Amino acid sequence: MPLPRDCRALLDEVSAHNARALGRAITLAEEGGDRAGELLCALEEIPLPEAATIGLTGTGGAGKSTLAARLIDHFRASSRRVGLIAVDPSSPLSGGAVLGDRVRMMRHACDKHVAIRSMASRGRLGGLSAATASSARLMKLFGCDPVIIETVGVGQAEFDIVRLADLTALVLAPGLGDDIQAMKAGLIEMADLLVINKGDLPGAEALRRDLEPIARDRGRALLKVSARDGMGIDDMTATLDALFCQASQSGALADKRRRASDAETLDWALELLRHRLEPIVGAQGKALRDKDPRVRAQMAIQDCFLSL
Ligand SMILES: Nc1nc2c(ncn2[C@@H]2O[C@H](COP(=O)(O)OP(=O)(O)OP(=O)(O)O)[C@@H](O)[C@H]2O)c(=O)[nH]1
Ligand SMILES: [Mg+2]
Repeated sequence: MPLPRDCRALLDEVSAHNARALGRAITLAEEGGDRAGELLCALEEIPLPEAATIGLTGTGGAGKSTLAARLIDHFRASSRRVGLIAVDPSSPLSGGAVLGDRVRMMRHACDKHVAIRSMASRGRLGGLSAATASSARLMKLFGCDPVIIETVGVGQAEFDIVRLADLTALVLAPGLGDDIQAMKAGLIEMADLLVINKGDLPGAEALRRDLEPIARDRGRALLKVSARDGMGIDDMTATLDALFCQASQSGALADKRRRASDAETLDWALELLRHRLEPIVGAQGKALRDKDPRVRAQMAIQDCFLSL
């Protein structure tokens, strides 16, 4: 594995569009710990090209991956490099393997200008969205614009990941009952754009009518598309462009990026603390082991700060 000096060489290869180097760099960042620290410090020295991140979230099976593939087609048609990070909410045991298999089957998997990566959202505790954010930055260095982040909107971890994105589209589809679920989960609040996918299915228009007043009340754009047929995709990319421009000009984008950076900082802080705390907790003697774990945790944190 690369030493600090080699981190810079690895990153130089990434910025020279070497896909294997990108893969290695992302793996390093995902592993966390000191090596990730060295790599990300080296990355800090390199000015990143300006690029957008687009989040796609929504219930399982709504068609997010199919839609992502359509968006990739759109951006590839104007020769843009595109990144796709698919975050799998599956358990660490499967390690995102199921989704990884599906990702490898995507028709863009052999396009060297498309960087595709899948990661489990619940690998270890902490640092999960941090790894996603770092991977997105590495993809930007590789020249990807945009970087698309797909995640199933099922829990807090998935919300956090999608909050890293500049713009988030909530993908809904008829027949999944997710219009109501989405409202309950507050997903609509966090989305910039509501996309009803599977517009080719009979229930799509009814879903659009149901959602229209809700979208209007909250000032959200609402679109009907069919990722299968390609219907409405141009409209979606034009809307994303317009929303991005608006957010840049109003300062909302800068605010959002600041908040995302704060959240990522906190994630890394927890990740770094975890690395330091593990040996301290492991070394606590018998007297401490009989205590309540919360008390043990407080003592471990005290010891950790004393040793800094
Ligand atoms: N009729 C129709 N089917 C679609 C459309 N888009 C996707 N599908 C189908 O819906 C199913 C799920 O599509 P995916 O793209 O895998 O959905 P997803 O949201 O990524 O699913 P997860 O990653 O499991 O959450 C597949 O069988 C797709 O072929 C569409 O526009 N119309
Ligand atoms: Mg998917």
